[in-house]
This record gives sequence, C-alpha cells and structure tokens, in this order.
Amino acid sequence: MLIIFSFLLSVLSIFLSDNSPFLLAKNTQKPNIILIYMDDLGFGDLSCNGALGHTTPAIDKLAAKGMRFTNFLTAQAVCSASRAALLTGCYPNRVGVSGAYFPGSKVGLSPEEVTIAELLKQRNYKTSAVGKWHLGDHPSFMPLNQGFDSFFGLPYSNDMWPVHYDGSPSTDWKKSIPTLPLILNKDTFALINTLQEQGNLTKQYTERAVSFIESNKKEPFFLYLAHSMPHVPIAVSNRFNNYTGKGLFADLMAEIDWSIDSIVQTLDRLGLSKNTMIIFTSDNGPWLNYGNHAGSAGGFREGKGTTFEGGHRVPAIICWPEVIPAGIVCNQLASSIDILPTIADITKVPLPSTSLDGISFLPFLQGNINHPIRREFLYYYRKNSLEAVRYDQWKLVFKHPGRTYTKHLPGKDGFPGASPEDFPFPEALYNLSRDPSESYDVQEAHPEIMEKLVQQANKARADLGDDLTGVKGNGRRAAGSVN
Ligand SMILES: [Ca+2]
Repeated sequence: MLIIFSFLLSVLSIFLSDNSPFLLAKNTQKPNIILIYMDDLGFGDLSCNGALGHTTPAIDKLAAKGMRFTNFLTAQAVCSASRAALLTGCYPNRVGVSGAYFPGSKVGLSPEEVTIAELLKQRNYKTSAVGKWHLGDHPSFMPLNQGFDSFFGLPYSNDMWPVHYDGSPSTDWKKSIPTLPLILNKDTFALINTLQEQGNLTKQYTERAVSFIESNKKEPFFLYLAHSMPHVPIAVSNRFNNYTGKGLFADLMAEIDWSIDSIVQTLDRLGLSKNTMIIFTSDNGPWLNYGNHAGSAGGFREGKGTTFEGGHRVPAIICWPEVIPAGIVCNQLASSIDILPTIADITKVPLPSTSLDGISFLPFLQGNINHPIRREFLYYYRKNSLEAVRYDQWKLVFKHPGRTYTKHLPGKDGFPGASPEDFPFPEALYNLSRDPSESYDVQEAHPEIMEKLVQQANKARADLGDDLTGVKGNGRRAAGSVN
C-alpha cells in the first residue's frame, strides 16, 4: 500500500513540477500585452530599485503585483540598436543595426525582420505603437510596415531637432536638422517647436495608449508604448511643473509614474488587469553627463553608451496576475532579446525561421524560478565591437576604447558635461555577484573561468563578428536600406 502511495506521489510530483507552457490555461494563451519601453531610464531611477531623489509609487506597485528583475540587460546600450533587439529577439548586430539613427537615415530595421507585432498579427492581435520609434524614419522602415496597425509618436529621439539645450533656436550643426515631427500613422500630426511643447509628450502618449486599450477591450491587443522621456531634453506638462519641489527630473519621474498608473487604472476599470501582461523596461542606462537632467545607474559602473553594467543593466518588471505569482524578485540573468521568444511561447506562434538570440522565460514566469533563464550574454557596442562577454556572474571585459563619465564633472540644467569616447579600458575579469560595480580584476585568481569566457567570445566572433579583433562573422543579416 505504502509502495503504491509513494508511486502515486512521485507521478504527481513529476506532473506538478512540469512548468512547460502547455499548462497555461486556454484563456491565458492570448493575454493582452503592453510593452512599456522607457528611454535612458537608469536602474536606479525606480524607488523599488533604491532611487533616493524621488519616488515611483505606481511603478513600485506594479512590481509588487508581479515580478521585478534585478539582473536584466538591454541588448545594447544605445537607442536604435536596443529597439531593434527588443522587437526582433536578436542581438542588434545580427540584424545589422547599430548606434542611434539620425533623421533622414538611409538605413533602418529591415522590413524582412519579424517583429513582435508581426508575430502577434498571426494570432489576430490589434497592434499599436505609441511613442518613440527610432528604427529608421524613411516611410519603408516606419511602424506600419513592421506589424503595427497604428502609430502615434516621434520617428526618432527628442533631441534630434534644431533647438539648443536652453530651448533657444540652435546656432550650431543642429540647425540643419528638420523640426521635430509628431507622426500619426504615416503623416505629420503636429510639429514640435519648443521645449514646452515637448512637455506634453508623456501626457499625449498616455492618452493615446489609454484610448487604444479602451477601443480594443474586447479583443487581444499589443500596445508598444515607448516613452520619449527621460531622454534629454526633459520637460513636463503644466500639471507636473514644480510638482515635487525636488527639481525637473523628479517632476518628470512623477509624470512617468502617473502615466503607468493611468494604464493600470484603465485596465482595472475595464476588467482587463488579470489577463494583461505588462512589461516595463528601459532601452539603456542613464546619460550621466547631463547631471541633474540624467537618471541614475544605481551604483553600477558608467552609463548609456558603454558596455559596463550602468549602460546595460536596466529596470525590468513583468506583471501578469493570471499567471505570475505576486511579489517575486528575480535575480537570474535575462535580457530584452528574451521578450519576443517568451511572447511567442505564450501565444503559440511559431518563431521566425531566421536565427534568433533570445530564450523564452515563460517557465520562469510560471514559478520555476530556480532554473537559469540564460547563462551567457554578449556585450557588443559601436559598429560591431565585442567589448565583453558574460557567463553567469562572470564578466570578461576586453581591452577597448570606450566612453567614460568617470572623473568628469557632469553638466547641469540641460547642458552636458564631458564624456570622452576613447578612454583605453584594459582587459579585466569581474565577478558581478561579489563586485557589481566592476571595480577589481580577478583574472589571476580564475584561469579556468578566463578560458571558458575566451572560448565563448571566439564562438561569438565566428557567428556575429568583432571589429576589435577584425573577425567578420557569418551569422549577420543586412539592415534595410534605401537610396
Ligand atoms: Ca536611449
């Protein structure tokens, strides 16, 4: 009897320990998905991650209702590259995208690449992109050609305009840049001429997002809300002007927090909260040389435009009450490139036939939190330089010229301080679990780890190439281009 009982118990435990996606209930196979992508928001800019200068109560509450990641990396610490990776599930250099595209760019994310929106169209989702695009502003690269039914926002960054840091008309090279256009679908909806007008962007995006949710409450939808802020120049709407008494950056964080709260309240009001998956993250770390107009990397080294953790480690929260247990903190390594395969896994859409770099973390969201999501990560920057590789907590940084903010006085009130681009960083091995700020080299103590990481780097170079060692790589695809 005891033998039969223990046999039944072991069968039951095998069944219960299986977190494979087929255990998702039918109604959770088509959740609404809201992907909120911030611009230049640092790891240390949320109060749930330890922010000191302001609080973000609505975002903290979202984290408390879902899962907060503390070891989540953007695929590359710069605007266009990170967005290409987010929407395709690939390292940006695999899909030929690097850096930040300027207005009139002749290249963009190839229309041949399959985006999250295009995947979800296969399951009849309604899709909308609201906010900053930045994957090429030529009509053939814009959101309506990448799986989105509608678009409202800026084609690129909010500092790509002929206006000086203090809001006066530009007198330098920027005066040749066109006036910043706010686009509705394919056409110019309004021109943004002043900082005061930029101050309405967060509010305008939020209103569009809310209205999209309201009009699609009866069918599954995918909303990609890519805020332009807190990328400089920062500005707020009238309501948030001097709202906190702690300066413009704190006022802006209050408005961003209000925006997230508005989305959450809308879902609650429409009864959609339980089966909507909200993903909140950022494209890269803070642009530190902007001083009081920049965010915080929360103690991680350097910031945007570098392969140190201050550039790559970004806030990440996923809330989906129907599936994810509340209040979980996840310190497993994960990346924005894992979002597309996770969404494909949930919605049972076949992955694109081209090679992909992301890994589904659905089992993890379902509670299998002790199993690693991914163990490896490649830190590429510039055109195609492999500046560092990662295995678990180990990070090998290769000798490379790079941007540094360290030991340079930051700017103030919209004016940048110095951030030299060619600082000679030496090779170093860091143990991120003992030394999260990458401050001491442990190469000599861990020759076996060095060997493993060097092998990992060589494998990556053969696939994706590396400008630092002159390896071309054979796994890269071309960006889209126009004449
Ligand atoms: Ca950015």
